[in-house]
Amino acid sequence: MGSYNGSVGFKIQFTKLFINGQFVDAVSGKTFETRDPSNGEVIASVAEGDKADVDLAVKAARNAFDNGAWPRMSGYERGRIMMKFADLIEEHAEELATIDAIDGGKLFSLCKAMDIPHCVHLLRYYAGAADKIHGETLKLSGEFQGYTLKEPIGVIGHIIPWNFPTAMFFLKVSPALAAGCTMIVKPAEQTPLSALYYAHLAKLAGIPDGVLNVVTGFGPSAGSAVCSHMDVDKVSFTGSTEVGKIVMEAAAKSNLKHVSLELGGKSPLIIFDDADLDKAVNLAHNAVFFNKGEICAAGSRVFVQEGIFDAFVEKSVEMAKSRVIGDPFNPEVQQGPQIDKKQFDKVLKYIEYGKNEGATLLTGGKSYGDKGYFIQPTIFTDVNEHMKIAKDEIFGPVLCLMKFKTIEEAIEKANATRYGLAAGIITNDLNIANRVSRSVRAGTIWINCFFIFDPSCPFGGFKMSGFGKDQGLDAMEKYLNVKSVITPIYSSPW
Ligand code: TXE
Repeated sequence: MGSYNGSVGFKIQFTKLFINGQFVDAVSGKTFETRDPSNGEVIASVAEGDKADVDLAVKAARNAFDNGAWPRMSGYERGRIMMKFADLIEEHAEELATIDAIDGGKLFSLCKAMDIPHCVHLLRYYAGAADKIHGETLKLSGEFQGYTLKEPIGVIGHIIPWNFPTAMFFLKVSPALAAGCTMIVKPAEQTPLSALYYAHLAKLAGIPDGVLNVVTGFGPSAGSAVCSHMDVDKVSFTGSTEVGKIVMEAAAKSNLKHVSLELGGKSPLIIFDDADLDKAVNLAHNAVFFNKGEICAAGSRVFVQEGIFDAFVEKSVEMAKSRVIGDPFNPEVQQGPQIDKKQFDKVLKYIEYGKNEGATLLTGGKSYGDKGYFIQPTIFTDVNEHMKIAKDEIFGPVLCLMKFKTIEEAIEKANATRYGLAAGIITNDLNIANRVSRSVRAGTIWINCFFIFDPSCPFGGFKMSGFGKDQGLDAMEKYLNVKSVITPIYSSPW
């Protein structure tokens, strides 16, 4: 049991690893501290799993897959249990949002109104899909017929980041559960707490022991052990591009396990002269400052057409200056702290790069307050595509505003990135919207909106933003193998 007694007087209940349906200490007995980024205080000590614990979790998941009920029961039954799981989460929404707000610096009210309902929706969407998994019937050449079976891949390792601890957990776990897989989740070391709570609710819902295991711990030890394990059949990873490469390498060097990667981004938002200025400024503001900029799809490169550029800049700066920063539990607050010291330092370092490389800092550029990891909403202009602030994923509240003249120039600049996760277009001209959406190389294009996520709509990148989709039926396919079965139509030739 943890002992956090912060301003909300909330008690952390689950701090141990969840293996084979039980909360257990790490084999080594080690723990690590998870901290509240609003003030740097320790929230709880959490079991530090490493290779030995991953081995135990994989053994449990392997046994649940090879001998257990979950992959063998009907999709309908799996769906019913997943529905129960979703109901339990809804019942505990307040506590769960509190955990992510303390552990991840996320705005409590937004987490309760958006993240938790989204995860409930994800579970229900895939619960409904679990009994609709089917193959094809085939007439082969010669006197043979065939059919395909879609079978769960097996034991999955989900490695998830800290920016959306709840959404990331269910983006991975829901389709894998529906497919009939068993799994180990390795949450980020910065935000281990809600995953353990979800493990508890999964058990209450009736998910059999061994199907869903949670091993908290660090990337290079616990995460790496998952990626190298010979008995893990697939790794589904969300995190940095750098670690994505390590994950693939480990998969290749061990058992050639399947890999899907949802990595970083540097998404363009292209705003044309005909846009409604106030709406466009508001959309661009939220596209980069939402969740303190800690979102892979953030619209961190905003290209504005020359006719409205100056007015856009002025209004954007005004809006950024009025953004309310502070305590994630205060309903007036729009922006909480960055997740930890490492990310805080990274963002401030990029702000320095921007200044040194000749970009003009229009507002922000500094930390905020005297405790915690808060950073002022920051806007640069006079940014060119060669600057580090325009090329690298900063993952913080930093907006780069750039001017363009023609549609061709906008497309070229939008595509001048190694990433391809998402893009936005703001225009009332359908021809422009159609042309740009087909020309920008990114996995999701938002037209006159941004950050619209739905369980039915596949999300995942192109280029160095990775491959393999989360959400939609495409995501469930990631957890299924196709098997071909062939028989003679009349009598066997043998
Ligand atoms: O990510 P890591 P970090 C980007 C963002 C951010 C940067 C660094 O730009 O500033 O990454 O963040 C686990 N083998 N994104 O350092 O290290 C780790 O424990 C196996 C974008 O936190 O990639 C955690 O669970 N696993 C992103 C997860 O990988 C390893 C969200 C992500 O951590 C591992 C987060 C290893 N060797 C950061 N090393 C997005 N796409 O949304 C670490 N991990």
